[in-house]
Amino acid sequence: MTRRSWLLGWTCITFWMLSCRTELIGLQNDLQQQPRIINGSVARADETRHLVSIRLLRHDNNFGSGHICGGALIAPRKVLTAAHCLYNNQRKRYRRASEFVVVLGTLNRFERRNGTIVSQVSSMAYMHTFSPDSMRDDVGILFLRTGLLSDGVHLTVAPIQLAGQVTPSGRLCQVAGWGRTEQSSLSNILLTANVSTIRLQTCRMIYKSGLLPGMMCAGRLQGGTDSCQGDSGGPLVHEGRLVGVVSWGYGCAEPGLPGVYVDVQYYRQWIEERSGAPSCSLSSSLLILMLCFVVAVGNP
Ligand code: 4AZ
Repeated sequence: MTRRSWLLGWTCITFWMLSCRTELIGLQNDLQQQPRIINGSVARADETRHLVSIRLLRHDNNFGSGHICGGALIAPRKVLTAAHCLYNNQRKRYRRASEFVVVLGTLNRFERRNGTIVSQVSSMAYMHTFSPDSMRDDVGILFLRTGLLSDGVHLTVAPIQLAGQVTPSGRLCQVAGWGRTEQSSLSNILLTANVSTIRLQTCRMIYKSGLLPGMMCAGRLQGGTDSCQGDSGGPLVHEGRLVGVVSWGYGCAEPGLPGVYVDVQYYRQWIEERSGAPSCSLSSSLLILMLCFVVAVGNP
């Protein structure tokens, strides 16, 4: 064979491999774009205007890659989420407010469009009784530096109201998030799924002593549809009101193992009482007290 035909042969093989690869990537993208949270569908902007993406600033250099949890805007600058989203399990301590960035008003995790709000966190609150082992009191709040204007008029961002009453069992709710899907570790597009509230008695039989006061179950007992990792902190909504916060579960979408949610109604008072005012820590209170003492002694 001549040198020229070798060259031609290799060119053909390289070209074939390249086109084949493009096709494979195309197929992969098609699969990724199929609607699923775990068996959900692509969310509509008008039904998820309260959804926020909570991210770690240092992992979000590629806008969207720092996503760790969902959350719900409940006032112009107040985001309700799970306490475990604010907790660094490896270091066994809460993260600082400055470690987070919160993104509002985009369905695509990687897209920063007109109307997308990207905010730092000025302060945070969590139930001090939260336990990462039992997931007791898994409630947290982030106060945004840049939220909605107080008149609240925005095309793609709006707060959601907390449920005013206990939601009975068997009610159809929506859970949404960028969390794990059947095929990928996180979703690029915001997905939503229909799940039903489950009787407390049934949920207790399933999770036994793991189900603590302030927890509720929602899902489908036959399995197949659920929230999952990365959806944590995100909202469970019934008739336009926030009834739950994604907290935990055994696996995702397994038959007989529904998702466990924070019961918003149970924590309503605590949630409503928190305001963005910086809380005075014990050390700063002591410092102020000492200063007062020094001034008082210096000016008898
Ligand atoms: C998690 O690890 C998680 N299927 C969230 C939700 C559920 C399970 C686990 C519910 O963040």
